[in-house]
Amino acid sequence: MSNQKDIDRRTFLELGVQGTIGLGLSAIPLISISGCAGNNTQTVHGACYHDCPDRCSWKVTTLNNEIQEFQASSDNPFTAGKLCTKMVNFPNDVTFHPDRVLTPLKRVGKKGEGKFEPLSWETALSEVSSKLSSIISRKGGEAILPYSFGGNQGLVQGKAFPNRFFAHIGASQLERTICGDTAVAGVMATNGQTTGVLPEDIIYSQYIILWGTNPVLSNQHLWPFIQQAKSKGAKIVVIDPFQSQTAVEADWHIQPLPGTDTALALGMMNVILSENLQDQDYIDQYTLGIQELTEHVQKYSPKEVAKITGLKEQTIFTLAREYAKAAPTLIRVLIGMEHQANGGSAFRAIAMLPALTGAWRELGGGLMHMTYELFGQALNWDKINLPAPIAKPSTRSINMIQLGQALTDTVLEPPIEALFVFNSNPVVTTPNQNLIIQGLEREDLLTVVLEHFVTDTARYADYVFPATSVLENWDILTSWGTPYLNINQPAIKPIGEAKPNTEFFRLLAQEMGFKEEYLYEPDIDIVKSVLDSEHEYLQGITFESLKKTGWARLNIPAKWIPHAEGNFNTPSGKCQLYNPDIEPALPGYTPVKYSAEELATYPFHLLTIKSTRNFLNSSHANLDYLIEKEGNPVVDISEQDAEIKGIKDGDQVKVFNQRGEVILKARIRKKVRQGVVCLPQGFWPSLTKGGSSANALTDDMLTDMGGGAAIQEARVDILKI
Ligand SMILES: Nc1nc2c(c(=O)[nH]1)N[C@H]1C(S)=C(S)[C@@H](COP(=O)(O)OP(=O)(O)OC[C@H]3O[C@@H](n4cnc5c(=O)[nH]c(N)nc54)[C@H](O)[C@@H]3O)O[C@H]1N2
Ligand SMILES: Nc1nc2c(c(=O)[nH]1)N[C@H]1C(S)=C(S)[C@@H](COP(=O)(O)OP(=O)(O)OC[C@H]3O[C@@H](n4cnc5c(=O)[nH]c(N)nc54)[C@H](O)[C@@H]3O)O[C@H]1N2
Ligand code: SF4
Ligand SMILES: [Mo]
Repeated sequence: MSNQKDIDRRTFLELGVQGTIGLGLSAIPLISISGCAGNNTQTVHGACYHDCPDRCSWKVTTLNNEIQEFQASSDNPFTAGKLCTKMVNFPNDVTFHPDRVLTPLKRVGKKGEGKFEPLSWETALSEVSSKLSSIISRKGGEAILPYSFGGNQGLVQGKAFPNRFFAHIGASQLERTICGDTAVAGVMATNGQTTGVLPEDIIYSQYIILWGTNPVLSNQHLWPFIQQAKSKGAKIVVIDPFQSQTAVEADWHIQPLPGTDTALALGMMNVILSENLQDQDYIDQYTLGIQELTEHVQKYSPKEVAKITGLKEQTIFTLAREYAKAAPTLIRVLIGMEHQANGGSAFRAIAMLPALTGAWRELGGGLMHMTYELFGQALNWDKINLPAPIAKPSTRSINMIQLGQALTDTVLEPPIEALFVFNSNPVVTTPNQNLIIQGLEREDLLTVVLEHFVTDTARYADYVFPATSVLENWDILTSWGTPYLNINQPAIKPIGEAKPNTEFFRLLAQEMGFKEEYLYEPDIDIVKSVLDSEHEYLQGITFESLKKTGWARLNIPAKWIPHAEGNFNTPSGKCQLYNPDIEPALPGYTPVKYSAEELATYPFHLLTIKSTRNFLNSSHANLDYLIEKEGNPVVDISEQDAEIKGIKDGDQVKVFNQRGEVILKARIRKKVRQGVVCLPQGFWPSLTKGGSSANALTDDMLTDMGGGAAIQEARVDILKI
């Protein structure tokens, strides 16, 4: 996928609670920091660990290991003094929450029942270690599967250690592709890099297309910059089959059928090229394959594209003309659309548009995607990826999206006998929920989960280990949505018996008798060694300076116009309208084929969207007050479809297919397309009526590029119950 050196997006990416402190912030009288420089008062800097493009910075003031203040940094221009509703009460919501796991736990009930009893770290580690040793000697390391994702995006807690430990034991490798990889593969195929326009430069744009992204909710700190552009006259266009919170705010909401964006982008190119609206000089100098592309887009006339996308022909004409004539124009893409089967091609095609119109020439013009590559260049990745050489390339790898298949596969050799889950909650977040549960129910599977809470995945664990929260451990955090680097200093000592993920793996390595030094490196040393780089972007940024300021903007030029004169990171150095190294060399729209019978059985295209303001994926979706704020999950359906199905607004319905069913209330909405139904992603099945949530219905099919998840390509029926 990426030609970066070994960097994926992430590198950059009823239980016995013993010793629960249950101490809430509200229980602590807040004191003012100034004038209270008692010996034990200290303020440290930290940053949000969530899988969120904003990567907010904060300050924590403590007195005698108790938190006095938890505040967003007002000096970080992107955070701008505000944390979102998900994080603003973090100390109470997670660190001091009474349900938090604070000791190791061992299962005493049936798998899934959620019954555990506390046990000591010594006993728990010794039991897990001897089971692992037995699996390794009988079946080899590949019978062990780590399962982790962006639950903690810190380089130390999320990446460095677990990777070392699992590489050391020769565990199966996990393809961590559920978010970003398809989008990145598509953009890379065209531009050779994903870093385009930087977020704060959106203010210079005059025409902004938010294509399959929902910043009002998912990228909240970008939204004020978009509003600033709007106040300076920019037109805001949203392209999204769903009426997202952002679509409501837009000047123009274009609603194509799900998964048809490749056709829409090619249709725009058809109009631009046939009406001579392109920047021919830019094309001649900095692109490859205009002739092939011009021929290719003949198939995508507005008339044809209107049929595919369900849009009016005039919409395609107007969008293409407005886009080509305005300046500077910016297309903001993030992740949304990648979860369609055709997602990679969509990103590939969309990434071509700014080259056709020469939008790249101006500040605020071009494509805005991710920023993680800047950190890929700046930091010392050899230290994080250590010891890369011991992970044998021949070691089996399993795609995380097909976890259910992997756990239930009866011919897989060796079968997966142990699963380690950390920084992820696959029962809620991974497609084909019921197959995953079936796998987790296997009596012969050892499941170990490191967590803050007994999540719906942890309920199936044999052992749960208490992980520290971000306020209790060291880390260093890059960003995929900003150019700001953050340090995270522990503000308080670990609560109860919680330990950082890293410490768990150090202790397990010790228990298993491993001697290699790289398995024991202290967290703070990892933070320092990542910063040990001569790269110009890191000049003046040191461990000491970061400790003082908390965050730093990488030393990238203030006026960042990466492709004003080409400079694409492709083999040709040009924007690849035609890419001879990829099959097919030109992106095309290929619908998923269903038989007439399948379409009749499951007539609706299901979207399961991260539309919850108060949850971050499945995180925080166990907090009563946030569940209440969010309201009960509903399925959105169009007036016409509701009438056909005899469904009235507020009726209880079941949404179902061959994989599962979800019970919720129907909400009839004008702005839902006929043939499409939408329900929110994030709710936990155990806290949902009927015991199932969105991913009970989704398919574990892979996308066209990057091994991603075609989560949004699911078909269902809906019935009033
Ligand atoms: N509040 C909140 N914020 C979050 C998250 C959260 O769970 N809650 N999750 C975080 C994470 S992990 C990520 S990756 C980012 C994602 O942030 P975004 O990239 O904004 O992605 P999504 O929310 O997945 O999807 C954005 C929009 O894409 C639309 N979409 C779906 N299919 C299609 C299609 O075929 N075509 C088009 N044009 N649009 C389509 C959806 O309807 C949705 O409104 O947000 C992060 N921020
Ligand atoms: N249907 C559907 N499914 C989706 C999506 C969708 O749009 N629709 N979006 C997908 C996307 S974009 C993403 S990114 C994935 C996200 O999927 P996940 O990465 O599984 O996201 P979370 O649900 O937030 O789970 C993170 C877990 O990590 C835990 N955690 C946090 N910090 C730590 C730590 O320091 N140590 C340990 N051990 N645990 C910690 C949290 O408590 C939480 O339970 O979901 C995907 N799934
Ligand atoms: S979840 Fe995102 S918006 Fe909220 S505090 Fe964290 S980084 Fe900021
Ligand atoms: Mo994501």
